[in-house]
This record gives sequence, C-alpha cells and structure tokens, in this order.
Amino acid sequence: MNRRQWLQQSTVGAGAAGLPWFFAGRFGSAQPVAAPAQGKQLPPLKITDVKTILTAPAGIRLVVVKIVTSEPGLYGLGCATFTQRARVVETAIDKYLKPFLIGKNPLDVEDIWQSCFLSSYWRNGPVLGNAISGVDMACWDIVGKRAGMPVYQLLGGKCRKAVDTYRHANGATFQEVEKAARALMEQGQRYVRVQLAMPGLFTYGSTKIDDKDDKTPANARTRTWEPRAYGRTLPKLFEHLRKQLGDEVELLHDVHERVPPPLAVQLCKDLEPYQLFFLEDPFSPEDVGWFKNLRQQTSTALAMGELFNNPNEFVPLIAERLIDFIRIHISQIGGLTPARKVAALCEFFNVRTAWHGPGDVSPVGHAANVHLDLATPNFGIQEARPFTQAEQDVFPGCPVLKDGYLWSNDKPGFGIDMDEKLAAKFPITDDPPFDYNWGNLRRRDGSITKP
Ligand code: GCO
Ligand code: MG
Repeated sequence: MNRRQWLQQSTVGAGAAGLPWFFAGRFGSAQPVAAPAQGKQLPPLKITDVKTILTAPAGIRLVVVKIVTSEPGLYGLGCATFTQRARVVETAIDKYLKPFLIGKNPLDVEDIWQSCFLSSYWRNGPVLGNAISGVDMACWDIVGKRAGMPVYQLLGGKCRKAVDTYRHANGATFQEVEKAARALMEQGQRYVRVQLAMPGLFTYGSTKIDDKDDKTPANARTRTWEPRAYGRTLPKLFEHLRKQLGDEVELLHDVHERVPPPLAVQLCKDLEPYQLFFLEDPFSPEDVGWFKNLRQQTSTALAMGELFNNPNEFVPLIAERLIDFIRIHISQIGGLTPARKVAALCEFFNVRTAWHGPGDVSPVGHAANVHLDLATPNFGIQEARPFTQAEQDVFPGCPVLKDGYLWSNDKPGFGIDMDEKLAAKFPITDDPPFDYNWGNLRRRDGSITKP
C-alpha cells in the first residue's frame, strides 16, 4: 500500500468513527463514508527528460534547463547561467543530474533540491550550484503550471504591484555619467547605479578601453588597475552628481571587490555625505571578516553577495546585521529553493533583498527574481536591464521593464517560455570560451588583482 492509499484508507475509517485519521487503523469502521473534501486528484507526474540549452541572443552565453514531464505539454524552465564556465555547467546537468532525475516527481521540489545537492557529496560551489538552480527553477515552473498559478502566488502572493529596479549609468567623465543617469531618470528610473572609467585604467562597469589596435592575443591581454586614484576620484563623482541631479534620485555604486580593505573603509566614510542607496561589494568574499570593522565606522548602506556560494559565507553577515542588502546570484546558490529561505532569514534581521540581475542572468532567471521580489516583504531593489528584441523573441513572456519597474505577467509558473528553434540560431561562441577580462587584471607592477 502506498502512502496516498494508506492516507485515504485511514481518513475514511476515522471519519466514520468521528475520530482523527490517525486512530483509523485501530478503530476503523466497516461503513464506507465519503472522504473529507480533498483537492482535485491529479495523475502522478514524472520527469522524462532534462535538456540543457546554451544560447546567446544578446551575445552573452546563457544556460537554460528544460525539464520535460510525463504529462503531454507540461515542462519547466530554469536558469543555470554561469557565463564564464557554461560548458562545465552543461556537463554537470547532462552527465550527472539528468540520470539522477529521470523518473522523479518534479513536484517534490524540496526533496529534489536536497538530494541533488548531496548527490555529488562535495557541494556549495559554482557549477554544481548553477546546475541545481536550473533544475530547481524548472521544477517550480512545473509546480506553478500544474497548479495553474504564477510562482509568486505559491510563495505567498504579491506584496507589491511591481518590482522597483536600478539600472547602470556608466561613463568616462563626470559629465558622461551624469548624462547617462539623466537618460535613465527620464525613462522613469528612481534608482541609478553610477560607474566611472578611470583614465588609463580598466574599470569595472565603465566604458571599455578600445583595444582594436592591440595585437596581443586576447588570453594574454593585460588590463591595468590601480585602486588609489579610484578611491580619490569616486567621492568627487558623487559630489558632482548630487549637485547636478539633486537629492531625490537614489544613487548606487559597485566597488566590485577591487580595493584593499582599508581603502574600502575609507571610501565608505568619504561617501557618507552623498547618502548612497547602497555601496556594493566593498570587500571580496575572502575578506568578509572586515565587515565587523567597517560596520562600526560608517553609516553608508552596504550590499554584498553576488559571489557567494556557501551559506557559511552569508549567514553570519545577515545574523550579525553587518550588511543591509543581500545580493546573491540566485543561480549561484542553487535556485529559488535556497533563495526564498535566504529572503526569509533576512526578514528577521531587517536585511533587504537585491538579487543579482546583470546581463549574465537569463530572462528565465530574471523572471524568477521578479516572482520572488513580488512575494518578499523585505524586498529592497532589483538590478535590471532591458531585454534585447532577440531575447524577447527567444523568451516570450520576459518580465517587462516600464517606468523603472519590472512587471511580471500572471501566467502559471514563471510565465516565461522559450523558442528552442530560435535559441539555436544564437549559438554560444567557444572562441574565446569566455571574455578574458577576468583573470587578466593586474597592478602596474604586473601582479594579479581581484576583478
Ligand atoms: C553586477 C555585477 C556583474 C558582474 C557579472 C560577472 O551587476 O553587480 O558585478 O555585472 O560583473 O555578472 O559576470
Ligand atoms: Mg556587482
């Protein structure tokens, strides 16, 4: 007798005796009576196929998982994007998770997550985290479609009508950054992340150095970075922007873990007069021990986390109230299942969410971010980008960015689909296998430094 039959038999017997179901086995009546009202019984569901789809409709390598079920036409999509190691994630899914998953019930999302997580014995790293994320989101998508409900409804329902976002304003001069910020504000953005290129230095999130005349092979092309000049200039950029743009607009900045910890502390103090909405990644994940020191010295709001993989990296920061915004990359930590737990943990410590939402999160991943944002009371802000036409064609049902808000549709699951034939028309490039900016950033003396 399986669990459902056992439960049904128990319930019937207990009902007849007017006793709770758990006495049924002992006091069951011979009189068959109607079972208490139960939900519509749906036929059992099984995973019949797991596909990994690599596509680059906007030029960035995306990894999407499609889980196909035994119910005709019922499938789910999830984001497993790790753009710098896309092929490794593909192998983790196709060669390892797929055989483990075939035949399992995709509605048992928690059990699927826990068992996939432990199935490699070694765990908590990128690649396996991304692979599990794709599977996890695809299962949530299936649960939503089966229930006929959007995922945000399964998470407790909407706490807000739409999701407030920030976008990026980059430039090589103060005026260029100001212009880019104004353009976004005119489109309705209330939150703008500002990044400045430093002359002669390769600066994260800024206008890239034009290297068309550089004949050095891409994999050996060094980018130069020195933190001091950046540390001195950034407060001046904010001074300029506050003068020109006023106090109303919320300004953000990403340090991208590129400065030595004492300089990051100084920077947070120097930026206080400009009241940033948040300063992101002042330290690298290897240096999180510095947060205790930093927190006591500054009132600048702190965001951290796109590089986190292991709960031990972020749980103490949340529980000790050392950060204000958690910025985990949802596919990095394994998908919606762990992310919703992180959001709930944060709620108790008044830490707000600001899930990572750059170009290397697929529209499916952005849709998952939006569903969680809609249902999270302690939501802070969502990093967003407009989707290219090609992305919208490959992923019909993309969240819509309007007046600075991301809007989800109300279709079941994540409400987003994938045109596989069209996706195949945007193959990922293996040459170069990833952009060589990472791992080639060096100080002037030639020593390697954090990206
Ligand atoms: C951000 C990020 C990204 C990362 C990128 C790495 O949006 O805050 O720092 O742009 O650099 O996702 O691949
Ligand atoms: Mg960042």
